[in-house]
Amino acid sequence: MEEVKLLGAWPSPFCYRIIWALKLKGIDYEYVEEDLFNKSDLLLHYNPIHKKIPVLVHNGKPISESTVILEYIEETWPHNPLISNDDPYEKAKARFWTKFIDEKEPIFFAFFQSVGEEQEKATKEAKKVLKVIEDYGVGESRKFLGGEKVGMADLALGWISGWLEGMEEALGVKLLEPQSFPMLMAWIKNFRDVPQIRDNFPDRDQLLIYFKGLRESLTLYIRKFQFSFMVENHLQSLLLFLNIIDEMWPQNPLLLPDDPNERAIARFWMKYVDDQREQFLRFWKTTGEEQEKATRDVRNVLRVLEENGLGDKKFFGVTT
Ligand SMILES: N[C@@H](CCC(=O)N[C@@H](CS)C(=O)NCC(=O)O)C(=O)O
Repeated sequence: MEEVKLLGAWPSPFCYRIIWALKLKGIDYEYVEEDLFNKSDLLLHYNPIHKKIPVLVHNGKPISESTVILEYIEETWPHNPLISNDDPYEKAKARFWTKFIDEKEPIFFAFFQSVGEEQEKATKEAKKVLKVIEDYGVGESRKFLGGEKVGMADLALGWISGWLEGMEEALGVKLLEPQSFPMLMAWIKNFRDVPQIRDNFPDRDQLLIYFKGLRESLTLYIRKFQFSFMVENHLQSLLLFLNIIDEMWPQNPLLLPDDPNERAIARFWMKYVDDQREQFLRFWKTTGEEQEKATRDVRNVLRVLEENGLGDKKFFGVTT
């Protein structure tokens, strides 16, 4: 009997990505609600690096990072595919959009967290991102990002179908104007009509209360902190290319191991290194106090790589 456990927290859109994927595949699982202000030993044990939900535990093995978990689910239970066919190019496109959406989320957090000029800037940036998805992602001929069926990239984007509205209402600022984003509006309707999505969606009023409360507590700190964010002009990344190379030329898989759990671990570390680029750039670009801080952050990253990533192993891509 398989054991599938999901550590989550109800308002988390990252967590819903996993819930939807499991529901679409019809996988039974046990859901464990985490209190993120008082994290359980289980969460700290299973995700010692980020200490974040969601974490999927499959037969005792933990997998973290929602996009890595989605790939794991797809490989472990290939029926009702989330990446719709065997065409490496279609797969690459699905991964491209999943990554694009994932990378742009900080912009929407900045939108939610900032005030005044910062917020105006964040609103513009967030609209630009939505416009890219409107123009290039959800075309007229496609019901979903992945084609006719809801797929991995759609699950990644799912948060705009409810959470974004909660943020907008809590702030009193609208991003998704129907006249400017007709395709995205149609996409939201299509997405919400999928039974597994519709039946597993947080309550609208609860979300609104949650975002209003969050905004109130944030405003206490808002003036103290500067929230900065960066929009990357180039859309390609090393991780995406590595995945494509492995998909196109599967012989002698140089990058990803065969075992789904080991693949998830390898993808986790690839993503971790990719995500930390910013820290190294700061270390390189800054001076004085800022550089001291960047130095500490970089040391922490190196320590995580040393202790959690390598340990006694020779390379990151192997288990022993
Ligand atoms: N990149 C992560 C993000 C997960 C994430 O940010 N989770 C939040 C909840 S929405 C969390 O656990 N926060 C706890 C914390 O930051 O301490 C993913 O895709 O899984």
